[in-house]
Amino acid sequence: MLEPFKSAVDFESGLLKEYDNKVERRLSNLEGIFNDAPSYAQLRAEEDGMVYEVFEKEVPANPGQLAHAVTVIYPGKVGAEYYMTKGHFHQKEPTAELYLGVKGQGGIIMQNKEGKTSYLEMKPGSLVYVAPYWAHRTINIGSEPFSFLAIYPADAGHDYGTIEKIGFPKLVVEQEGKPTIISNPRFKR
Ligand code: M6P
Ligand code: ZN
Repeated sequence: MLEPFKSAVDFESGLLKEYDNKVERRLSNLEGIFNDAPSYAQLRAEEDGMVYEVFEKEVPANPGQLAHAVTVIYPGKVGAEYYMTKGHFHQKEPTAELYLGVKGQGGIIMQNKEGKTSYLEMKPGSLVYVAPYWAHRTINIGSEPFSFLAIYPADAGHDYGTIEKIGFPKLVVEQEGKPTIISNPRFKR
């Protein structure tokens, strides 16, 4: 059985202090995720840059446990599309998730399997309730790193395969210097 423990989110740096694991996602880990394939190939050939990192506390993946992690998405774009996470449904679909904006400017795009989409912007202090059954992807729409805290049932699991297959119905791209939501021409219902 786990004993109570604590860590700390540093609101100055946007980082999780005393994390246990770090997951790195570079451009090469995000093949097929961005819409503009030629821009992706060119950028990746120049340098396999870091797109985001997830700093996790270690918690057993058992019912009743709460996984928690701080994700930092670096500023950048592939073509016009902002740097973003892979995005996922939960394997255990009736599980929700809470996101708290810590530093920087972001957005979260969500979809459910009935074809509904939701886009919400996040800044420090924003609290987003990702409802059960909704896939979620976060995006850095600013010019500094965007970091947020996520808390979710530790046994929820990540279903990446569905997103790899169908994508999200909307893309967040920069148009005239501003984040703009457009339809994803590659979305497969
Ligand atoms: C948040 C949580 C994690 C997730 C991470 C990165 O911290 O939702 O579960 O792993 O974001 O997102 P993804 O797994 O979609 O790359
Ligand atoms: Zn999740």
